[in-house]
Amino acid sequence: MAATTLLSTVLVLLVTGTLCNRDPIMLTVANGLTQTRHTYSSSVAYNGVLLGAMKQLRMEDSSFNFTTRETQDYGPYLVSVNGLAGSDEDHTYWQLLVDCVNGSSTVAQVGVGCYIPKPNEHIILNFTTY
Ligand code: B12
Repeated sequence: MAATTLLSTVLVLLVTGTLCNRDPIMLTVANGLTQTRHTYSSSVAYNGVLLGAMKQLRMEDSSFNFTTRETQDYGPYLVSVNGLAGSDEDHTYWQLLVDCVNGSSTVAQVGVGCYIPKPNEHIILNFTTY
């Protein structure tokens, strides 16, 4: 009887532990115009989107914040990070990059509301011009 109770307790802990697990990711906020950067650690839910990892980081670290603007076709557009906003007038924006193992980076083909980071992936929010 005691063994059964112990076994079910262990099973419950294992299942809830697995279900609640978040995967670690790294998030760098870079300013390609001034060459400054700061790297944060965050986490993403299983198959969760980057926006979730950014919201998680914002909850855990008050030095990180961002704003988005909802669009009809592509979901949230990343407008500002840590108080710095892109501007149509200056032709600046926050570019979403994914760091590759060989030191190069690729431009994500979807926005923050659709991109699904892989565990331990390094994402770069890069302020730049277009
Ligand atoms: C021009 C353009 C841009 C310009 C927009 C600025 C400007 N004032 O022109 C810039 C260079 C800033 C840009 C950025 C990005 N873009 Co763009 N962009 C386009 C493009 C070539 C044309 C859009 C357009 O002018 N439509 C015509 C106007 C009249 O319609 P509109 O609805 O007003 O257009 C606005 C939106 O499209 C918005 N916008 C542009 N890109 C994106 C991306 C996302 C995720 C969102 C939410 C909104 C958005 O800006 C436009 C101007 O205000 C489209 C491809 C296409 N041929 O449609 C890709 C496209 C919309 N972009 C795309 C992507 C992925 C991005 C980026 C995420 C790239 C990156 N990795 O950084 C970033 C956005 C990052 C962020 N901050 O959230 C994808 C979206 C796919 C998806 N399902 O998410 C598209 C479809 C290209 C593709 N890869 O297939 N983009």
